[in-house]
Amino acid sequence: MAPFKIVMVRHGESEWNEKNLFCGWFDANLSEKGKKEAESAGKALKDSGYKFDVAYTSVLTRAQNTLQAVLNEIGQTDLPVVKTWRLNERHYGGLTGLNKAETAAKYGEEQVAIWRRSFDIPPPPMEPDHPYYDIIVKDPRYAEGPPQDQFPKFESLKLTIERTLPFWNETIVPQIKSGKSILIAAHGNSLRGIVKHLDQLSDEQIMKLNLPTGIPFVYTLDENLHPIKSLEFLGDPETVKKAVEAVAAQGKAK
Ligand code: DG2
Repeated sequence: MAPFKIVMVRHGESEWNEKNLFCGWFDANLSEKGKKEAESAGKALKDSGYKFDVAYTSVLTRAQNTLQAVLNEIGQTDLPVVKTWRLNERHYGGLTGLNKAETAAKYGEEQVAIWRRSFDIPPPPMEPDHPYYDIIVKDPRYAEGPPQDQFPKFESLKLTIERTLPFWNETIVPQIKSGKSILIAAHGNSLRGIVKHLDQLSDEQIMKLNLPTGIPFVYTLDENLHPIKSLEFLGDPETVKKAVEAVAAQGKAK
């Protein structure tokens, strides 16, 4: 049945991406631009003739609404959708809600680059007196997991991968291997984790990867799920390049 194709998309711009705030597990909505990006992602998939058997997304609204906009465009609003916290954005800990450029001005761009892109150095923890602690920890959507005693206070990319990969291996991989056509709508860092795994990128290589909002990308995989083609964006290369650069630049002091 190989080669297999799997499509992934980072959600459209969120209201917190627009304000350049560290978002993580805060449940920001899509911005107006993000809603349009999600529709464009659906149009790009429609134009390329994609149809899916199942979709996976996080428990966060920005990813779910992006998925729904895509499914509207491709005429598959009845597609089975599986939602899991394991595809959530990385938990940005104590940085949640802070402005990325202001944080760079205060702590230096180098420190912000470490917090955003280092593989295993986590951000500072989200303590119980953090303004968004209760709203996240007590959110009923987490009744299904993670267990309260393992509820993250922060996540590095390494920790994010450690909770995303079991879902990838146990749930998504068997579906790919059975020939199902799969779409994942998730987040910058949960998807960077999957990309690192598929392309076997080193801890240094993954630091340089930034994923744009709302532009689907395709992996073509052989029977062992090794990439034949990696990270093929369904978008004009210049637009993709600019969008990627814009994400990288979010950590610069203004
Ligand atoms: C962004 C990623 O997550 O931020 O949490 O601020 O994909 O859910 O918008 P997303 C956030 P960076 O790691 O790119 O700073």
